[in-house]
Amino acid sequence: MNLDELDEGFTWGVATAAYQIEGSPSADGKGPSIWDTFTHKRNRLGRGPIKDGSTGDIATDSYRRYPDDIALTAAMGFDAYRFSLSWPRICPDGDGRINQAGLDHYRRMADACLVAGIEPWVTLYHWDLPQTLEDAGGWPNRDTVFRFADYAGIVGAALGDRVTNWMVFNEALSFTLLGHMVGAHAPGRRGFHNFLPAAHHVNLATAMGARALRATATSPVVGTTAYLSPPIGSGPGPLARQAERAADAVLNRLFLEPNLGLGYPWREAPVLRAIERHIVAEDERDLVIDLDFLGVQYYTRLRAQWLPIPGLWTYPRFGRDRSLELTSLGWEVRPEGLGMVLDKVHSYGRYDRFVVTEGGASFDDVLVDGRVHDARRVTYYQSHLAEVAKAQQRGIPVDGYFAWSLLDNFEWAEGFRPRFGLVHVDYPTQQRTIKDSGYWFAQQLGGTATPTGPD
Ligand code: IFM
Repeated sequence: MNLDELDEGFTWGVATAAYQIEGSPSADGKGPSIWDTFTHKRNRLGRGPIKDGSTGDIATDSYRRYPDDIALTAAMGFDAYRFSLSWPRICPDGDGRINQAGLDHYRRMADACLVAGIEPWVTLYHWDLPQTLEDAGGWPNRDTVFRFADYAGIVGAALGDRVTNWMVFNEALSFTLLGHMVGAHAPGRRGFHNFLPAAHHVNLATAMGARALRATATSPVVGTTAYLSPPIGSGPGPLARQAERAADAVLNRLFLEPNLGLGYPWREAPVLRAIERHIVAEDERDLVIDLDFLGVQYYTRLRAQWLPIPGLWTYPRFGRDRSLELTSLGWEVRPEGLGMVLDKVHSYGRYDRFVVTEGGASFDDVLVDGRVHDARRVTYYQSHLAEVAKAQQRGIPVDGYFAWSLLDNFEWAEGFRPRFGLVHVDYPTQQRTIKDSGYWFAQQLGGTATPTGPD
């Protein structure tokens, strides 16, 4: 697959997130986020919630090394860099008190991108809620929606003269489900009584954050991103189909349809009906937002496991079909799923454009003599980009792809073991080395990076 098979004007980017790369958790007036708190938790046996016991205190030190990261992005030939803002760097207490040093940092980053010929694509929220807001009830507390809209207005006003492309949330599903239902991510809450109000408030904050950006930034193009996965039921029977529909409602529809004015998909997943008690009269109007694009994030297809629990019916989990290629996280490589999710979101007939704002794979990369031969990652990108090209041929307006990730980084509850980067990071020295996948992009996109070590 050659990248010139995709339509002209396609955006080629790499993506990162603040907590996964920045480090410097209290530099220049930053307040603590829920991930700072969560990663430092220890139980009586001294164990914490992260598999390798790590934290993001240093990560890839990108708060200080962002010029290197931008230079690598340019050398690989990309024309866009998607990064997220740390809310507690800008509003240390989550309220209207602004930390100018935090804002200045992101202004410098955006400017450095523009000087390098790279378009900054900015995500407002990639999971690092200010701890003070969590202490006041977090996303299950309705007030957080209004704090978020204030924050969106602050960054729109401060960065909106140099940033055009915005994403309100990164994967609302992931941080509400893993952080508020399952407890595996920050803030470590569990249960429907946390998950359902958090989900509704994040949907409301999507619309209100987008409106705040439009009211303050110069000429913003505003989208949000969604983790999407066409679920596979186990077996041919009607129960498997019911489990699939329930999984589809929770995984894919819950964070799209309320913003499209279609309400919550509780008929297929009756447990969602309990969201009603968190909806106030004006929400039906306030939830609806016409976004400029939808960011599609696709990694793998999930299995919908039938559960004989009334109102729930399904439990999504990662498949482990050994006849398929598995990543180092055990995720099945299933490129066809990307075409399926693009078909699905296009079928709403409501979005003007789609951008694949994340896609990628973790493998057990090894650095030998200055080279990382990650041929499997090249194949992964080729197969997924071929699906994007086919989607374009079917008339789906998908006009960008962001590789996850620019760099190896902190993979949340999994710690540092999974490596998703196009650039290898040696964590003790912070030495960055472009992998073969990065050189492949450079060759395709006309970047200047060329391998120096042995082939
Ligand atoms: O690392 C994450 C990212 O933060 C959100 N999307 C999925 C990636 C891989 O798990």
